[in-house]
Amino acid sequence: MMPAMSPNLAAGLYLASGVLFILALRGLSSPATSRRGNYAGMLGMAIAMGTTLAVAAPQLPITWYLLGGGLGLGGLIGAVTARRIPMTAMPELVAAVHSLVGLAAVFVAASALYAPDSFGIGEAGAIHPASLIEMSLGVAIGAITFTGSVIAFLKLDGRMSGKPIMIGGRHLINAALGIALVVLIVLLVTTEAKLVFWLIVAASLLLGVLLIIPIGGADMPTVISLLNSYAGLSAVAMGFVLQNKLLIIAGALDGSSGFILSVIMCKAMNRSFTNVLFGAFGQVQAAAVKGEAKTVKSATPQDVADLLTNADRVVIIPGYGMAVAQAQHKVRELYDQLKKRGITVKFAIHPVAGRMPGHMNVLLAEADIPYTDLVEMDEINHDMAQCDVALVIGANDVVNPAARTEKTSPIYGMPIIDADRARTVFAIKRSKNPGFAGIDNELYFSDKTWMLFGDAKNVIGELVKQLSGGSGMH
Ligand code: TAP
Repeated sequence: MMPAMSPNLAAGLYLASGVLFILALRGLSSPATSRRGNYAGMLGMAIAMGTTLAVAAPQLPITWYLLGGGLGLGGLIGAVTARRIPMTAMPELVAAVHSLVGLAAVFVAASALYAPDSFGIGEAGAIHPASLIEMSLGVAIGAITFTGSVIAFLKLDGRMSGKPIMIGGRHLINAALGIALVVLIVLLVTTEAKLVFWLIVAASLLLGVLLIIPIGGADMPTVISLLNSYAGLSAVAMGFVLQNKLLIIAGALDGSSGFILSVIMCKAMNRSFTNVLFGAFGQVQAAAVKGEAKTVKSATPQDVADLLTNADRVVIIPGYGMAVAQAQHKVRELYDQLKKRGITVKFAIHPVAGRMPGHMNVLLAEADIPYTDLVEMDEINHDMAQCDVALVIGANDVVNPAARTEKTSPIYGMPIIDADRARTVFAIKRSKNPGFAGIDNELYFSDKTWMLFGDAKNVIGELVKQLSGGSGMH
């Protein structure tokens, strides 16, 4: 059996972990420092886990082999999953991980209820009321997070329809469940009855499902960020039950950053929180898809390559399609070819391009495109009128002028990158299909736009071939 770690040393190490977590969040706020931020987070987590195990070791009736085995197996599953998961499926992975945080909160709360003396929160039948309140809040939020995240995962993964599922009277049912939860929590605190605890779990699990199924797949990334915040709150509650200050700090950081991120995403889509949570955005899309068949002009990579070489200023606007095609490395080659010719090339970054915050930044950084050429939406929009060519790569909603002009459009009011203000627009996509919001894009039918139909990676590969003289034309 291991000797116990001194409480002062443990407190110091927890403090160090807390500081490292804060540094991690700070580092993640810029692409230039995000790698360092990640390392700080990993180190903080390693110290936190090591300290927790060392503090608990003397009381644990399990051997280090068992703990090591659990950590090793969990770590292996985590590492393999993280390596395998494509960047486009990152929101699904985050949803899956949050569901586990919620489930862990339920298990910890159940353990604390059944063996309170092991947690130092009183005796069976005489648990401190404050601990019972913390426990019931933690279990309720945890169970809501669990089923909510599972539904979000299934919707994003396509195993469940992304369309909003509307149950009649759902607001009433949710309100009734909410009231029932408050009553049950009061009952648990006053009676400590185990049945009441499991009723709280059941009601919360059901509420998690009912809250998320009416939300359309389009809003899932925002919802996942909100669930991230819930997972943080359940960790805070569990931190109070376990009297673990670091869990409180980490949960609070998680809870607040998830919430701030959801607010930023809502702003970037010009949606309110209530609209995301109760607006059933996906429903509007179906009606909006139908439109008369309009014609577009298409161009060949050869035409476009010629026009690109005559440009002085090119703005590349990447979107979800670049991520799907994994075209970032080809985009880098195109960037190199254009730069070689003295052309000014900038990347216009829309805050919700792709399917997760920072999606485009991550992909372009992966291809070693200098951060200095990545320009945020507000800044680049000032220069769009002076831009010779806007090259749209698999972006759709984020360049849809309907957001500025059409009051009835579901994306009306969403800030966009003003590609339509450039002198010429080339847009790479596979078909005339709409983007995420399911609506037509006037940009593609404009006189100044030429479409390059095809997979982004192939089309840009062709463009690079033309520009590097590899086509045999020269
Ligand atoms: P989208 O509007 O989804 O459009 C992407 C376009 O890429 C599609 O029109 C698709 O057209 C094309 N595409 C797909 N695969 C391709 C491939 N292999 N090669 C070439 N093109 C391909 O993307 P966006 O402009 O980036 O906008 C993002 C949307 O997601 C917004 O509506 C935003 O509100 C929403 N959203 C984003 C987030 C975050 S945090 N990023 C969160 C929630 C919601 P084809 O099928 O014709 O190829």
